Amino acid sequence: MLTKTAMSSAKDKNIRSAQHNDATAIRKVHSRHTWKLESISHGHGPPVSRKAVQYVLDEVAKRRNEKFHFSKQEIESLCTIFRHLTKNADKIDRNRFRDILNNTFDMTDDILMDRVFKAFDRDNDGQVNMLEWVVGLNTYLRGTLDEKIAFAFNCYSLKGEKHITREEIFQLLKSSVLKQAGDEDPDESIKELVEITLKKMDKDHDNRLGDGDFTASVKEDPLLLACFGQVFPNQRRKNDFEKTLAQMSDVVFGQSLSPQQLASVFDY
Ligand SMILES: [Ca+2]
Ligand SMILES: [Ca+2]
Repeated sequence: MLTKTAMSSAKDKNIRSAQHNDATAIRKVHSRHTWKLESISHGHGPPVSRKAVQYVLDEVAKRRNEKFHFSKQEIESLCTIFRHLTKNADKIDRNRFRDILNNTFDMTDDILMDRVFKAFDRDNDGQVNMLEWVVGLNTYLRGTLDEKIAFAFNCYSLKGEKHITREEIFQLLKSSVLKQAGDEDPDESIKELVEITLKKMDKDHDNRLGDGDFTASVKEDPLLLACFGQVFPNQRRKNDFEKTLAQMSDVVFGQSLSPQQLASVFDY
């Protein structure tokens, strides 16, 4: 089935789970990168400037057209994570962002990682700043179905236009199918897949997918949200990230983790 083919590009990786029950700490974390949170204690935070965080909180509060799914504390924690990831710089560049998508969220497709970067980089300056990080993760991690549909459509429309063209469908499917098939010349079968896709999803029969086609199709079959490859974190990585976020709030009661503690989670 089309969706399976595309989705399985984010293939299973057998990851070990480790569980620690420590009186002073808490942790249950899993990952090929061996995330370690067991040593969390009350620490002095890394230097996330109060002013920078307040700016993000103020901007979020101003955006009344967007629904925010993070609490104030969680936004502060996301800012702390951002500062850690950028080593106290103000912005994340494209390459660093791709590393994060790959290592933290298990994304692998170069084309789609670039599109996700572009979706985060709202002011289109080639960098993701702290506000863009929080606003982007709001949909990427916790978006409603409608928000995720809009995000995915924007990523799949490779030129950022209002339609996903036949050529773009071909390119996207080729990129995700190649990874698993290893066929010598899969173009013919991909062309067939393009036709199947259009037949299924092109509701208004204009030979391309508009957002109306895409939305209606995903609402019929939610798996189609990932029909052209992974544009959201896989479930396990999402859970890991959410756990870290919860722990940052629960354990330190509003204070940030120490740089060493964050390094044990996010450095690879
Ligand atoms: Ca930007
Ligand atoms: Ca159409």
